[in-house]
Amino acid sequence: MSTVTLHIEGMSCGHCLKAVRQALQGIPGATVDSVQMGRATLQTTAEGPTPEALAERVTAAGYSATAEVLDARHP
Ligand SMILES: [Cu+2]
Repeated sequence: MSTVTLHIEGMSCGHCLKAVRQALQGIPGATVDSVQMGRATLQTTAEGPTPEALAERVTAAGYSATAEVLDARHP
């Protein structure tokens, strides 16, 4: 498991929180820990999406996101 933090720009209200959460939910191998203003944290498995792919999901939802892997464990 890795903890991926997304730094997100462009969020301003509760709707943004909901939109970002929806963009990150239902991705195989990724579990949403939290979505806050300007930041989302997820747990990913080895088979799960790359941090970049997660950032792209948020970008596709209309925000600007960069990914940071906090606790990567590579086999
Ligand atoms: Cu908003």
